[in-house]
Amino acid sequence: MAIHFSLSLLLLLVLCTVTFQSPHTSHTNITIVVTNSVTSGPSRTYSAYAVYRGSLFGAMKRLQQSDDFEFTYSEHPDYGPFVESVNGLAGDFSQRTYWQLKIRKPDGTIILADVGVGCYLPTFNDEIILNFTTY
Ligand code: B12
Ligand SMILES: *[C@@H]1O[C@H](CO)[C@@H](O)[C@H](O)[C@H]1NC(C)=O
Ligand SMILES: *[C@@H]1O[C@H](CO)[C@@H](O)[C@H](O)[C@H]1NC(C)=O
Repeated sequence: MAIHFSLSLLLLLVLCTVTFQSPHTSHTNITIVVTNSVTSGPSRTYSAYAVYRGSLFGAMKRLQQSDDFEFTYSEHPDYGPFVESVNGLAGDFSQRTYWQLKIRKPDGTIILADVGVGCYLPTFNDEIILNFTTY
């Protein structure tokens, strides 16, 4: 009886782990590419990850801790973080430069993000393009 009970418990535990836990503990791997279309300086590519349904902002914060990637942002009350600078290079409204956010999906299509880094939730193998450009 006791053995039967613990076996059932073990089975339940395994099932719970497989069905509920694994999607939440897996990482959404992405790459982050930093490019400059104004001075056409060299590009940098980083490997990073978002957590399950986590934001790009979180992935960038984590990358900043672990790699030589660096960014600053200002907070907009409604739209969240606005990326001001990446790797020491800052956008400047007087020169009409900014860091543009694009996403290359695994099938190769490139999307201009319609939300900022705080709202964008990466999906697996997204290539995040931070493109220094003019408007
Ligand atoms: C002009 C504008 C810009 C300009 C702002 C500079 C300037 N000199 O004005 C530029 C070209 C830099 C810009 C960039 C982006 N923008 Co814009 N922008 C606008 C727009 C058309 C008007 C904003 C405005 O002047 N409002 C009037 C003033 C009085 O209000 P304000 O609150 O002070 O305005 C400031 C903020 O809107 C801020 N801002 C502008 N865009 C964004 C985006 C984010 C994520 C944040 C946090 C702040 C922010 O800049 C304004 C001036 O300081 C709005 C759409 C709209 N009609 O509101 C989109 C809008 C705000 N932008 C948007 C987006 C998505 C972006 C980008 C992420 C686009 C991209 N893929 O790169 C980038 C930001 C990337 C980054 N570095 O973080 C979205 C935000 C939606 C959301 N929930 O996140 C909007 C609503 C347009 C849309 N797609 O629907 N943008
Ligand atoms: C995600 O990246 C990590 C570290 O680079 C790697 O060990 C893991 O296998 C990757 N996951 C998938 C599903 O590709
Ligand atoms: C960066 O932005 C400029 C202007 O929008 C564009 O011509 C260029 O192709 C962009 N670069 C990338 C890598 O998307």
